[in-house]
Amino acid sequence: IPPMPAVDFSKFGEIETKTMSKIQKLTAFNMHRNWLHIPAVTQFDDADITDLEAFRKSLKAEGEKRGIKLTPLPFLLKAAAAALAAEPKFNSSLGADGESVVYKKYCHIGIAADTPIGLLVPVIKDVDKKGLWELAEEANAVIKKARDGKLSPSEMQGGCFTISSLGAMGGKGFTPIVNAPEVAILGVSKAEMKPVWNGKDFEPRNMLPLSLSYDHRVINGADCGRFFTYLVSVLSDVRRMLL
Ligand code: CAO
Repeated sequence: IPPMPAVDFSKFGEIETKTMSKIQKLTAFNMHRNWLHIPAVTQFDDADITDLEAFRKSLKAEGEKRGIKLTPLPFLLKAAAAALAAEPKFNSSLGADGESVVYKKYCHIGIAADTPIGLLVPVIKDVDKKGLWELAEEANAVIKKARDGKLSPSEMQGGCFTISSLGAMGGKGFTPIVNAPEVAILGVSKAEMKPVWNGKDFEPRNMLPLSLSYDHRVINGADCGRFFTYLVSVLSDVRRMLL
Protein backbone atom coordinates (compact mmCIF):
# COMPACT_ATOMS: atom_id res chain seq x y z
CA ILE A 1 0.00 0.00 0.00
CA PRO A 2 1.53 3.37 -0.94
CA PRO A 3 2.30 5.35 2.24
CA MET A 4 0.31 8.51 2.97
CA PRO A 5 2.52 11.62 2.86
CA ALA A 6 2.96 13.57 6.12
CA VAL A 7 1.32 17.00 5.88
CA ASP A 8 2.27 20.04 7.93
CA PHE A 9 -1.24 21.46 8.46
CA SER A 10 0.12 24.40 10.49
CA LYS A 11 1.22 25.90 7.17
CA PHE A 12 -2.48 26.47 6.35
CA GLY A 13 -3.86 27.74 9.70
CA GLU A 14 -4.01 27.18 13.46
CA ILE A 15 -4.08 23.53 14.60
CA GLU A 16 -4.17 21.48 17.83
CA THR A 17 -2.75 17.95 18.02
CA LYS A 18 -4.25 15.46 20.51
CA THR A 19 -2.79 12.02 21.21
CA MET A 20 -5.22 9.17 20.52
CA SER A 21 -6.34 7.08 23.51
CA LYS A 22 -5.24 3.45 23.77
CA ILE A 23 -8.74 2.36 22.70
CA GLN A 24 -8.78 4.75 19.72
CA LYS A 25 -5.41 3.39 18.57
CA LEU A 26 -6.58 -0.21 18.96
CA THR A 27 -9.83 0.54 17.08
CA ALA A 28 -7.89 2.21 14.26
CA PHE A 29 -5.58 -0.82 14.00
CA ASN A 30 -8.44 -3.36 14.03
CA MET A 31 -10.58 -1.41 11.54
CA HIS A 32 -7.66 -1.07 9.14
CA ARG A 33 -6.79 -4.77 9.45
CA ASN A 34 -10.43 -5.86 8.96
CA TRP A 35 -10.90 -3.46 6.03
CA LEU A 36 -7.85 -4.87 4.25
CA HIS A 37 -8.49 -8.57 4.97
CA ILE A 38 -12.24 -8.90 4.51
CA PRO A 39 -13.92 -8.74 1.11
CA ALA A 40 -17.11 -7.31 2.58
CA VAL A 41 -20.46 -6.69 0.94
CA THR A 42 -23.24 -4.64 2.55
CA GLN A 43 -26.91 -5.33 1.91
CA PHE A 44 -29.78 -3.05 2.99
CA ASP A 45 -33.37 -3.63 4.08
CA ASP A 46 -36.10 -1.98 6.17
CA ALA A 47 -37.99 -3.77 8.95
CA ASP A 48 -41.56 -2.75 9.71
CA ILE A 49 -41.36 -2.27 13.50
CA THR A 50 -44.80 -0.67 13.95
CA ASP A 51 -46.09 -3.60 16.02
CA LEU A 52 -42.75 -4.06 17.83
CA GLU A 53 -42.82 -0.39 18.90
CA ALA A 54 -46.45 -0.66 20.07
CA PHE A 55 -45.49 -3.73 22.14
CA ARG A 56 -42.38 -2.00 23.52
CA LYS A 57 -44.43 1.06 24.54
CA SER A 58 -47.03 -1.20 26.21
CA LEU A 59 -44.19 -2.53 28.42
CA LYS A 60 -43.06 0.96 29.53
CA ALA A 61 -44.91 0.96 32.89
CA GLU A 62 -43.68 -2.56 33.68
CA GLY A 63 -40.15 -1.47 32.78
CA GLU A 64 -40.40 1.45 35.18
CA LYS A 65 -41.55 -0.92 37.96
CA ARG A 66 -38.64 -3.25 37.22
CA GLY A 67 -36.23 -0.30 36.92
CA ILE A 68 -35.26 -1.42 33.39
CA LYS A 69 -35.16 0.84 30.29
CA LEU A 70 -36.41 -1.11 27.29
CA THR A 71 -35.05 0.31 24.02
CA PRO A 72 -35.30 -1.47 20.62
CA LEU A 73 -31.86 -3.04 21.29
CA PRO A 74 -33.00 -6.18 23.21
CA PHE A 75 -35.50 -6.90 20.41
CA LEU A 76 -32.66 -6.63 17.89
CA LEU A 77 -30.54 -8.99 20.01
CA LYS A 78 -33.38 -11.57 20.16
CA ALA A 79 -34.12 -11.26 16.43
CA ALA A 80 -30.41 -11.59 15.56
CA ALA A 81 -30.15 -14.73 17.75
CA ALA A 82 -33.14 -16.26 15.93
CA ALA A 83 -31.62 -15.44 12.52
CA LEU A 84 -28.19 -16.81 13.58
CA ALA A 85 -29.89 -20.09 14.56
CA ALA A 86 -31.76 -20.21 11.25
CA GLU A 87 -28.63 -19.46 9.16
CA PRO A 88 -25.64 -20.97 11.03
CA LYS A 89 -23.10 -19.68 8.46
CA PHE A 90 -23.58 -16.26 10.08
CA ASN A 91 -22.54 -17.79 13.41
CA SER A 92 -19.16 -18.97 12.13
CA SER A 93 -15.58 -17.85 11.64
CA LEU A 94 -13.05 -18.59 8.94
CA GLY A 95 -10.48 -21.08 10.26
CA ALA A 96 -6.90 -19.81 10.72
CA ASP A 97 -5.82 -21.98 7.74
CA GLY A 98 -8.32 -20.14 5.52
CA GLU A 99 -9.58 -23.55 4.37
CA SER A 100 -12.16 -24.40 7.04
CA VAL A 101 -15.14 -22.75 8.68
CA VAL A 102 -15.71 -22.99 12.44
CA TYR A 103 -19.41 -23.18 13.34
CA LYS A 104 -20.29 -22.03 16.86
CA LYS A 105 -22.96 -23.76 18.91
CA TYR A 106 -23.24 -20.78 21.24
CA CYS A 107 -24.75 -17.36 20.58
CA HIS A 108 -22.83 -14.40 22.02
CA ILE A 109 -23.57 -10.98 20.49
CA GLY A 110 -21.50 -7.79 20.77
CA ILE A 111 -23.00 -4.31 21.03
CA ALA A 112 -20.94 -1.42 19.63
CA ALA A 113 -21.03 1.30 22.29
CA ASP A 114 -19.89 4.88 21.91
CA THR A 115 -17.96 5.79 25.09
CA PRO A 116 -15.85 8.77 26.19
CA ILE A 117 -12.67 6.73 25.59
CA GLY A 118 -13.79 5.47 22.16
CA LEU A 119 -15.66 2.57 20.59
CA LEU A 120 -16.07 -0.48 22.85
CA VAL A 121 -17.94 -3.71 22.07
CA PRO A 122 -19.24 -5.48 25.20
CA VAL A 123 -20.50 -8.99 24.47
CA ILE A 124 -23.79 -10.40 25.77
CA LYS A 125 -23.42 -14.14 26.28
CA ASP A 126 -26.05 -16.77 25.38
CA VAL A 127 -28.50 -14.28 23.88
CA ASP A 128 -30.62 -17.16 22.54
CA LYS A 129 -31.28 -18.39 26.10
CA LYS A 130 -32.34 -15.04 27.58
CA GLY A 131 -35.63 -13.14 27.64
CA LEU A 132 -36.19 -9.49 26.70
CA TRP A 133 -36.04 -8.14 30.27
CA GLU A 134 -32.86 -10.04 31.06
CA LEU A 135 -31.26 -8.84 27.81
CA ALA A 136 -32.34 -5.23 28.44
CA GLU A 137 -30.98 -5.32 32.00
CA GLU A 138 -27.69 -6.90 30.93
CA ALA A 139 -27.27 -4.56 27.93
CA ASN A 140 -27.92 -1.49 30.11
CA ALA A 141 -25.41 -2.77 32.69
CA VAL A 142 -22.59 -3.53 30.23
CA ILE A 143 -23.12 -0.28 28.31
CA LYS A 144 -22.89 1.63 31.62
CA LYS A 145 -19.77 -0.33 32.58
CA ALA A 146 -18.25 0.46 29.15
CA ARG A 147 -18.99 4.18 29.58
CA ASP A 148 -17.57 4.14 33.13
CA GLY A 149 -14.39 2.50 31.81
CA LYS A 150 -15.01 -0.60 33.95
CA LEU A 151 -15.35 -3.36 31.32
CA SER A 152 -12.92 -6.23 31.73
CA PRO A 153 -11.24 -7.68 28.58
CA SER A 154 -13.21 -10.94 29.04
CA GLU A 155 -16.48 -8.98 28.76
CA MET A 156 -15.44 -7.94 25.23
CA GLN A 157 -14.44 -11.41 24.02
CA GLY A 158 -16.16 -14.38 22.39
CA GLY A 159 -18.64 -12.46 20.19
CA CYS A 160 -20.27 -14.31 17.27
CA PHE A 161 -21.96 -11.30 15.65
CA THR A 162 -22.10 -7.54 16.33
CA ILE A 163 -24.92 -5.00 16.37
CA SER A 164 -23.94 -1.39 15.75
CA SER A 165 -26.90 0.91 16.42
CA LEU A 166 -26.79 4.55 15.45
CA GLY A 167 -30.59 4.66 15.75
CA ALA A 168 -30.65 7.16 18.59
CA MET A 169 -28.37 9.51 16.64
CA GLY A 170 -29.98 9.45 13.18
CA GLY A 171 -28.96 8.63 9.64
CA LYS A 172 -30.59 6.57 6.90
CA GLY A 173 -27.97 3.85 6.57
CA PHE A 174 -24.27 3.04 6.79
CA THR A 175 -21.84 0.27 5.85
CA PRO A 176 -20.40 -1.18 9.09
CA ILE A 177 -16.98 -2.87 9.01
CA VAL A 178 -17.08 -6.58 9.90
CA ASN A 179 -15.71 -7.19 13.41
CA ALA A 180 -13.31 -10.09 12.65
CA PRO A 181 -13.12 -12.98 13.42
CA GLU A 182 -16.89 -12.62 13.18
CA VAL A 183 -18.28 -12.84 9.64
CA ALA A 184 -21.14 -10.33 9.78
CA ILE A 185 -22.31 -7.15 11.48
CA LEU A 186 -25.72 -5.46 11.59
CA GLY A 187 -25.97 -1.67 11.28
CA VAL A 188 -29.12 -0.07 12.67
CA SER A 189 -30.25 3.42 11.65
CA LYS A 190 -33.08 5.66 12.81
CA ALA A 191 -36.64 4.35 12.52
CA GLU A 192 -39.07 6.67 10.71
CA MET A 193 -42.77 6.71 9.83
CA LYS A 194 -43.10 6.07 6.09
CA PRO A 195 -46.00 5.53 3.67
CA VAL A 196 -46.05 1.82 2.80
CA TRP A 197 -48.28 0.32 0.07
CA ASN A 198 -50.50 -2.44 1.53
CA GLY A 199 -52.02 -3.47 -1.80
CA LYS A 200 -54.87 -0.95 -1.59
CA ASP A 201 -53.59 2.19 0.15
CA PHE A 202 -50.49 3.82 1.50
CA GLU A 203 -50.37 3.11 5.23
CA PRO A 204 -48.14 4.95 7.74
CA ARG A 205 -45.68 2.35 9.10
CA ASN A 206 -42.67 2.69 11.39
CA MET A 207 -39.73 1.51 9.27
CA LEU A 208 -36.31 0.62 10.68
CA PRO A 209 -33.41 0.89 8.16
CA LEU A 210 -30.91 -1.93 8.54
CA SER A 211 -27.59 -2.69 6.85
CA LEU A 212 -25.82 -6.01 7.00
CA SER A 213 -22.13 -6.30 6.09
CA TYR A 214 -20.72 -9.79 5.62
CA ASP A 215 -17.45 -11.53 4.79
CA HIS A 216 -17.86 -12.82 1.24
CA ARG A 217 -15.21 -15.49 1.82
CA VAL A 218 -17.66 -17.32 4.08
CA ILE A 219 -21.10 -15.96 3.18
CA ASN A 220 -22.68 -15.67 -0.27
CA GLY A 221 -25.34 -13.19 -1.36
CA ALA A 222 -28.04 -15.88 -1.24
CA ASP A 223 -27.11 -16.76 2.38
CA CYS A 224 -27.35 -13.07 3.22
CA GLY A 225 -30.73 -12.79 1.50
CA ARG A 226 -32.09 -15.67 3.62
CA PHE A 227 -30.61 -14.40 6.90
CA PHE A 228 -31.76 -10.84 6.31
CA THR A 229 -35.29 -11.80 5.23
CA TYR A 230 -35.61 -13.96 8.35
CA LEU A 231 -34.26 -11.21 10.62
CA VAL A 232 -36.65 -8.64 9.13
CA SER A 233 -39.60 -11.06 9.45
CA VAL A 234 -38.86 -11.56 13.17
CA LEU A 235 -38.62 -7.81 13.80
CA SER A 236 -41.83 -7.23 11.84
CA ASP A 237 -43.71 -9.85 13.88
CA VAL A 238 -42.12 -10.35 17.31
CA ARG A 239 -44.25 -13.49 17.89
CA ARG A 240 -41.75 -15.19 15.57
CA MET A 241 -39.14 -14.84 18.35
CA LEU A 242 -40.99 -17.71 20.05
CA LEU A 243 -40.58 -20.09 17.10
N1 CAO B 1 -34.69 4.41 15.78
C1 CAO B 1 -35.31 5.36 16.49
N2 CAO B 1 -35.10 5.55 17.83
C2 CAO B 1 -34.21 4.73 18.43
C3 CAO B 1 -33.53 3.72 17.73
C4 CAO B 1 -33.80 3.57 16.34
N3 CAO B 1 -33.19 2.65 15.62
N4 CAO B 1 -32.70 3.08 18.59
C5 CAO B 1 -32.86 3.66 19.79
N5 CAO B 1 -33.75 4.65 19.69
C6 CAO B 1 -34.22 5.52 20.77
C7 CAO B 1 -34.42 4.71 22.03
O1 CAO B 1 -35.67 4.05 22.04
C8 CAO B 1 -34.32 5.80 23.07
O2 CAO B 1 -35.51 6.57 23.06
P1 CAO B 1 -36.65 6.44 24.22
O3 CAO B 1 -35.96 6.84 25.48
O4 CAO B 1 -37.72 7.37 23.75
O5 CAO B 1 -37.08 5.01 24.22
C9 CAO B 1 -33.23 6.70 22.51
O6 CAO B 1 -33.19 6.42 21.11
C10 CAO B 1 -31.86 6.51 23.13
O7 CAO B 1 -31.47 5.17 23.03
P2 CAO B 1 -30.04 4.72 23.63
O8 CAO B 1 -28.95 5.12 22.71
O9 CAO B 1 -29.94 5.19 25.03
O10 CAO B 1 -30.13 3.16 23.74
P3 CAO B 1 -29.96 2.03 22.67
O11 CAO B 1 -30.25 0.80 23.44
O12 CAO B 1 -30.74 2.27 21.45
O13 CAO B 1 -28.42 2.07 22.23
C11 CAO B 1 -26.07 1.85 22.29
C12 CAO B 1 -27.38 1.72 23.05
C13 CAO B 1 -24.94 1.42 23.16
C14 CAO B 1 -26.13 0.95 21.06
C15 CAO B 1 -25.91 3.32 21.82
O14 CAO B 1 -26.08 4.19 22.90
C16 CAO B 1 -24.57 3.61 21.19
O15 CAO B 1 -23.55 3.84 21.83
N6 CAO B 1 -24.54 3.61 19.85
C17 CAO B 1 -23.34 3.96 19.08
C18 CAO B 1 -22.77 2.75 18.41
C19 CAO B 1 -21.65 3.15 17.49
O16 CAO B 1 -20.89 4.07 17.75
N7 CAO B 1 -21.57 2.45 16.35
C20 CAO B 1 -20.66 2.77 15.34
C21 CAO B 1 -19.58 1.77 15.35
S1 CAO B 1 -18.49 1.97 14.02
O17 CAO B 1 -18.03 3.50 14.17
